[in-house]
Amino acid sequence: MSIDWSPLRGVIEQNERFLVTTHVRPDGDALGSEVGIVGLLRQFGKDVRVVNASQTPARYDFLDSTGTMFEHYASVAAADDLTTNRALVIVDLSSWSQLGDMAEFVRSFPGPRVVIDHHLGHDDLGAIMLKDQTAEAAGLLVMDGVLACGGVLDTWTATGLLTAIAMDTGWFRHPSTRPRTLRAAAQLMEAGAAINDIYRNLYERNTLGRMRLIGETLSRLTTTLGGRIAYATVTKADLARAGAIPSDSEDLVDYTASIRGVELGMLFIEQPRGGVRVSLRARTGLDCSSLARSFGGGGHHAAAAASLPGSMDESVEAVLGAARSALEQHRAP
Ligand SMILES: [Mn+2]
Repeated sequence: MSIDWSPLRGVIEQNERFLVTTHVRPDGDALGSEVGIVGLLRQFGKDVRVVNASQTPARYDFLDSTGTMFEHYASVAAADDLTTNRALVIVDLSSWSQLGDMAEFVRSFPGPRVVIDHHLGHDDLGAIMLKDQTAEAAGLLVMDGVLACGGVLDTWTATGLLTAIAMDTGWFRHPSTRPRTLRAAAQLMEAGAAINDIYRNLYERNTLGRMRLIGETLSRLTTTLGGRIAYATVTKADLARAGAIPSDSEDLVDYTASIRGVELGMLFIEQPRGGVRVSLRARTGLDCSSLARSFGGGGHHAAAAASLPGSMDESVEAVLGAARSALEQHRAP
């Protein structure tokens, strides 16, 4: 499916001021896609603000060298006007729940809104939906959009987009990676994105707290259903003991699916404001987005997540039960 970008061109032509946002707990695809959109809009001389429901994890600070571009919604002054004469561009999400504390703000946003996304399924966000569920990253769609709207890939824009695509494809290892993914990456490198700098910024600036958290989490990895499921838990107390912060758990779920024979990996993370978030990774073709949807979450076939209101024990029990029956019905190819 290829997207007709003329609605985005129209919104850019008709508006001078923009607001860009993305999902809670933003990842590389979310933030890198924002950079891509901001790059495009600034090339056209637009006034752009980027306001997110969550703070930006420190590992992504290289995308925002002045530290002023990614604004935190809770820190924006009440009197500060985010809506007058602005158009809203939302990247890498299609559901109200993923907007977190900004959901009500977006619901009442008066101007035009555009969604650029690749997640399965979507809520009616009252937006122009520019969507391709087969895309490996929202960043790939934004790259298409930038070029289709007559923008150019300058070094900064290309750095954001390469970050987005690399992160959502697991650095070009996930099954979603196609020849076109690598062609896009090549084009972004030609535009000035320094792949080695991006990698070092993301993976070789760990804190001791994150490394301790990885070690502790791995030491608690458990398998069940004859080794077809692997899971681990991270409580608030675990974070505190390791000297880690919530965003240090990003990517940790990938370890659960890296064990031989595991078809479903899960990481349960107790949330600062209560409840538990479970991240799911499927191998061998199980659709973990439908498992996530049964708990009010969503995502992609191979990677999904959901939030549960209960305690850690209740959440683990509920999701394990549903996961066992999903896997019992699923025959690995
Ligand atoms: Mn994405």
